[in-house]
Amino acid sequence: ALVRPRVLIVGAGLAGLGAAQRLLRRGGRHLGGVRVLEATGRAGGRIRSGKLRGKVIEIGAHWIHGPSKENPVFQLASEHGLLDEAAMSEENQQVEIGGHPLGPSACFSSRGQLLSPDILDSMGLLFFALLEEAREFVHAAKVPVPSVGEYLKEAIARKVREWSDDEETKRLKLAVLNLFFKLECCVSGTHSLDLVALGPFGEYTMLPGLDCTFPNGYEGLIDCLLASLPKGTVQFDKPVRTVHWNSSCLEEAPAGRTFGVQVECEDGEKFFADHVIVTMPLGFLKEHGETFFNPPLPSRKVAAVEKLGFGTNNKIFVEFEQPFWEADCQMVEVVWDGESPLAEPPADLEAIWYQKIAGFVVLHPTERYGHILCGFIAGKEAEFMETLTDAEVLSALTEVFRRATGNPQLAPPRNILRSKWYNEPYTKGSYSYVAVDSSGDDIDALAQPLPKDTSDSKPPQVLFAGEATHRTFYSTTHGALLSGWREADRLLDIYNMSESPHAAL
Ligand code: 6YU
Repeated sequence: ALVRPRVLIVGAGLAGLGAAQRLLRRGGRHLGGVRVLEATGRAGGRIRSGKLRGKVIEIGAHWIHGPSKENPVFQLASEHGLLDEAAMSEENQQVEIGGHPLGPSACFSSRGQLLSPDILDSMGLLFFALLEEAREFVHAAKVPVPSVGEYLKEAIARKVREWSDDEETKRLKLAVLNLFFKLECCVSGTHSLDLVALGPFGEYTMLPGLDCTFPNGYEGLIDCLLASLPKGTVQFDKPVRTVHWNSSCLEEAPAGRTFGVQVECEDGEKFFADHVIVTMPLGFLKEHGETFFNPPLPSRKVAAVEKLGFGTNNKIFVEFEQPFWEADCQMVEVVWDGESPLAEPPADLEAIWYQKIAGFVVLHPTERYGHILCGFIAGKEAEFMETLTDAEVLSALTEVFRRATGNPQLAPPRNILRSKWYNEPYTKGSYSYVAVDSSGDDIDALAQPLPKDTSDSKPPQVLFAGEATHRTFYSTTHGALLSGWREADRLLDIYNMSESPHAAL
């Protein structure tokens, strides 16, 4: 008799929910059940909206990167009416800014002066031109240096020799360039650009469209997905401990047949399935990958898990009673006197962790948010920040803002809210990057289903989705969603199931 395949999904982030919805819509009644097991008490994973004094803020994903036709997160958000008009406009969808919007910003020096926009603009142009160059090694047979950081630093060292400025100006220019290095660490979710591989850097693909936000929170997207699933599809507070695969487990009831996969939860409960789609973040796999699978992952996959990068990017929201920036200001930045990308990084990062903050995005519009800044900080300093109390972070930031504005009386922020992604036990960081000594082939190896050898027409039992498994859109929400759809389609194709190919998803 024809058996209806049963599918389990581990993780209710965008990848897991996307896979579940696709399977249920297109496989429907031909499937013997789709169930999502989520470790925490909520869905969304790294899409997480919170509230600061009643205002919706994003603790995880912030923007839709490249909101245009090809971006499925943009499509879904548009269909559900989650975006404002400006974001949906044709004009907005056509903007190509290469991922780096630069609005008017207030850039202070740590000596308490507002820097001229000229020096920021010229150093910004230089930095982003070099970064573009760094993307061009994708098809090169050889790379001059292993990392993006080393490439940029060598190019900058050559430039500096051509500069005819006085020493003071050179020093300032380098300090400004260092700010762009910190910003790029946040974008790549890494401690240092020296850890980001140069060769594959250009494989990450940017879609057109001016990055936009969700006026009522990114999590609205998750709510829509959840609402479309039959009640009870997602089981919360069900951390999975082990995935047993390549086995033959007999479930006495209700199916009374054998299954190739058995998923064991922390609480001891066991679930049987024909297929499991795992979507745990790479940070979780790095920590638990060795014991999570039984039999263990093949060596090629273990190598991919080890080699690919997964770093921390955290946010610090601070709310002020009164702004110290202009109404149209998009970013508040502090350039630290004496810093340089060409100098050794500070040895005592714990003492000056706050200097790693790349900048503060001003939340707009003011009528909605009041006066909230969102600071971004990446790497070991971001991880150290998690060990501090709110009061300690607030006092460090107050000191920073007082120095920058040269106003020792500046009132401290009246509220603070931070992300702590490194200490989230089911995430262990923010998102993936292609680290030195790894490449897009490692991403593909990570995405490869198991067992690999399907020559004996054994269908795959363990399928891998999640942000880190998308070769060109890793580190994004659209990468996560597409990876979930990819694995759902893999199963639907195997069984030749496509009930309603023209359904919305
Ligand atoms: C984007 C953005 N953005 C900021 C910050 C973060 C991320 N991203 P999930 O983790 O969501 O789901 C897994 C689930 O599994 C989860 O619920 C777990 O609880 C569960 N789980 C784990 N273990 C389990 C177990 N054992 N049992 C059961 N369940 C278990 N993306 O598009 N725009 O602005 C940002 C940002 C602070 C932390 C982001 C952004 C990344 C996305 O949030 C992320 O990719 C997806 O949400 C992941 O979904 P998922 O389903 O895969 O996992 C050249 C080059 C450079 C490359 N980078 C350039 C792009 C820059 C990326 N931008 C990021 C910027 C910000 C600010």
